[in-house]
Amino acid sequence: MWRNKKVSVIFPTYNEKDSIRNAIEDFFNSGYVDEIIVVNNNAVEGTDEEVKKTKARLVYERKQGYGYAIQKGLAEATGDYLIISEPDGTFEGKDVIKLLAYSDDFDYVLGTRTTRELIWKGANMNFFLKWGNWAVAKMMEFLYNTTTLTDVGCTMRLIKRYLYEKIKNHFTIGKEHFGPEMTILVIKTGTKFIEIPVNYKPRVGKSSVTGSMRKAFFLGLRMIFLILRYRFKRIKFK
Ligand SMILES: Nc1nc2c(ncn2[C@@H]2O[C@H](COP(=O)(O)OP(=O)(O)OP(=O)(O)O)[C@@H](O)[C@H]2O)c(=O)[nH]1
Ligand SMILES: [Mg+2]
Repeated sequence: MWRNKKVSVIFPTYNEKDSIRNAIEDFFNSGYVDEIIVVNNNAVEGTDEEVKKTKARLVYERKQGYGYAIQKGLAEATGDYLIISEPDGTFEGKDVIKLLAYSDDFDYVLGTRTTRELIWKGANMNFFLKWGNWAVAKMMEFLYNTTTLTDVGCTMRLIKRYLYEKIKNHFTIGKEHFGPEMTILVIKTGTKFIEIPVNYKPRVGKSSVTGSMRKAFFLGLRMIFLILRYRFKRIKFK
């Protein structure tokens, strides 16, 4: 609970069998999380068994993709504060508190993984990934004239329920570039938001996205096209 309101965490999972149980416990241990929704997105065998050892709620999304999985989790969550993260050991449960603290002033709080001091040794954030994320984020900051942005690929973020309800019918991306689409939709509503530094640790197990430089490069390109495409698009929110 935070300010007497319910806090939900959404964990999409694909290949996190060996870290998911710890991640769930770590996030509950923050002391503020009331519910954790795990979205099994055709995850590796044995994932469900690990989740069932915890208090997290398990739901399924068959459509393959990071975006589909997160959208399913958001739709299933019942909290007033919706926090998205990953159960691969890269994010820290205690950083939930940072997101919540800033949510007193902002309805959307985005994490950034490019703060030098918070990138742990061995984390998947090399020179290319760090400055690539930074450059695309800066492009977005400039084109949309927003608050300071230094990362386009951070899953960890908080959105308040009313704002999620406002933008949810406009989600179109089911794959890995869903993150920036969500942020752009928030920007288009005119809501003020903020980006804050979070810890970024080495992943447990193999990454399926930015572990490959080639994949990361093409993902970056798709993000750039998305940012350009949305720039002059008019969106009517209910
Ligand atoms: N790659 C991939 N990830 C998925 C899928 N569905 C859900 N996910 C989840 O999306 C999150 C991101 O995937 P990761 O493999 O951790 O990607 P990464 O290389 O760490 O990339 P970032 O964390 O975005 O830097 C994880 O929590 C996955 O479990 C899917 O279809 N493909
Ligand atoms: Mg990850």
